[in-house]
Amino acid sequence: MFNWKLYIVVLIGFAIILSGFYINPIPIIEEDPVLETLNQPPVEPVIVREGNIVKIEMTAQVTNVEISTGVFYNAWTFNGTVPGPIIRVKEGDTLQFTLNNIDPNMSHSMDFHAVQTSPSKNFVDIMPLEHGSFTYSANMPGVFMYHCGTDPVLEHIANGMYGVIIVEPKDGYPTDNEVDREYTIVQSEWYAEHDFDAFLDGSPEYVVFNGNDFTLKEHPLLAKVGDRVRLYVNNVGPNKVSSFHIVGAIMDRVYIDGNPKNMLYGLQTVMLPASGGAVVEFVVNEAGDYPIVTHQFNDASKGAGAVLRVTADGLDTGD
Ligand SMILES: [Cu+2]
Repeated sequence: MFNWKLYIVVLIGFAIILSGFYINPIPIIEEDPVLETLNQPPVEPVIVREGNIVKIEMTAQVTNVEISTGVFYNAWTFNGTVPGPIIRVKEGDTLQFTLNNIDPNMSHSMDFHAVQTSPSKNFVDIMPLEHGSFTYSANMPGVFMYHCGTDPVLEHIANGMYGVIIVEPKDGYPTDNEVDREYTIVQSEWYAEHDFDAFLDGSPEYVVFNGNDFTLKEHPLLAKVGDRVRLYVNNVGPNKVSSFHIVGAIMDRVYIDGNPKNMLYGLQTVMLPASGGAVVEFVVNEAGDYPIVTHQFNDASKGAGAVLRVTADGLDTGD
């Protein structure tokens, strides 16, 4: 016998299930709009000298930077640039350092390789929208890396939080009087954006000098025939070694890590471990374009190159 009551109950049940599909479509997962759109304009660092005290104020912030022509990376930065500002002080200076963290989403910190201090006391995390102040002595000359040391450090460095602090030796370098030009070159890597597995894998999309793969090729460093050129170089990694080389030149003086006591002669290539630095000097006796590369040519092919243009008058002729 046909059960009308059961038939109606089943019909109503199907109707409820079907209407549920229409009323409740697949939920849309919305990205956090703050994380997606944050692009904070660069904040100028403040660096003020009073005697042998140097007051330094820097800002941790999130800013889009151009890493290759038309390719932007939503970077974690010091002061909105990658690398962050070059800090230059003298051996024996006292650094009064303040870090302002204007990133609303993430703690950041500062680890200066140029100082000797307790990391658990003086390299500590600064919470979002807070600031912290620390005092250090810069007692060792050199070309030092600085970076955010917040865990996981790999993520903070790979996202752009690094730079260089040069501590000039109090008695100078033996070759100071012969140097005609000085430039600073920082090697680093860019991986797939915010992809921690790519950071771990260590196969970058770009390896660059001074933050991108085009500026130092389109706007060569300049020198005059006969000049002694000094480069302050540092490889901030985070993962690669640099085999720093100038095509057509021999580095007649190299100060490893920038310490005048670490003087080497006649190097074709200087090896820079991750975070390692050097002061390198060479003389250019003929006009022409001298490529500057890491001699690890897979990395050079990913962008790590610059041009030193040598002309009779030291000006860029544009051709
Ligand atoms: Cu950080």
